[in-house]
Amino acid sequence: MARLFFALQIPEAIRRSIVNAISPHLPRELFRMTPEHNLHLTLAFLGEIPEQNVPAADSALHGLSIGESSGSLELGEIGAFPRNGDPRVVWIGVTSGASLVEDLHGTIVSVLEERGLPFDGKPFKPHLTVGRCKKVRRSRDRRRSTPAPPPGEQEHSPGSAVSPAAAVRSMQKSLEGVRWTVPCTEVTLYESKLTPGGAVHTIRATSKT
Ligand code: 2AM
Repeated sequence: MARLFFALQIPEAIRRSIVNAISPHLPRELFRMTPEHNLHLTLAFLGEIPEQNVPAADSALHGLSIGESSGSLELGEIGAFPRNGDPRVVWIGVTSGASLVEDLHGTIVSVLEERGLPFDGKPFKPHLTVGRCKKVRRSRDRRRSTPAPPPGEQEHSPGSAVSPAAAVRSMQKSLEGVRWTVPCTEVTLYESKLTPGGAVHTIRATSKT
């Protein structure tokens, strides 16, 4: 099986700039930062597919005709999933050019459907994941004596002075108005390997739009 997804690559200099901007604001006791080499903007997630279908995914990439969706995007504005409640994923949004990636997503989905390749059909929300909230284990004693916190103010690591929700709000404020321009001129097919140290994404092939 191979775990595959289509994404926009983020140029190295932009990835470095994003990491430099985000890093001071993402408390490590609360969040795992996305490693710099893994930063990308997902266009369609195929998930685990049998090896015999991998050539069809490669050929879907090369069958894309997406010249109209070429241009550049502006990334910015910190957000979190879920939008209300305890944040699990922290991301940078698309502040300009979202229609380009939405069109690209639509084109890729059509090609995948034509070729009978399954993909994650959840509504597409363009974003670039920069961090994930660490799971916090409550001790049994605390669980018994402490009432559940309100949504968005979940319990946090004992070593942290802030909750994940408060950390996200603070990041939103600190990085307000910060923008990154990225080219939207090619689509990349990534393979993702899940390792004990986290996911490692490698480039399988890239297609010019
Ligand atoms: P995320 O970073 O926002 O979680 C590889 O896992 C990439 O595919 C990630 O960018 C991930 O998005 C994205 N993706 C989209 N749908 C997914 C799914 N159902 N399971 C895992 N990853 C998914």
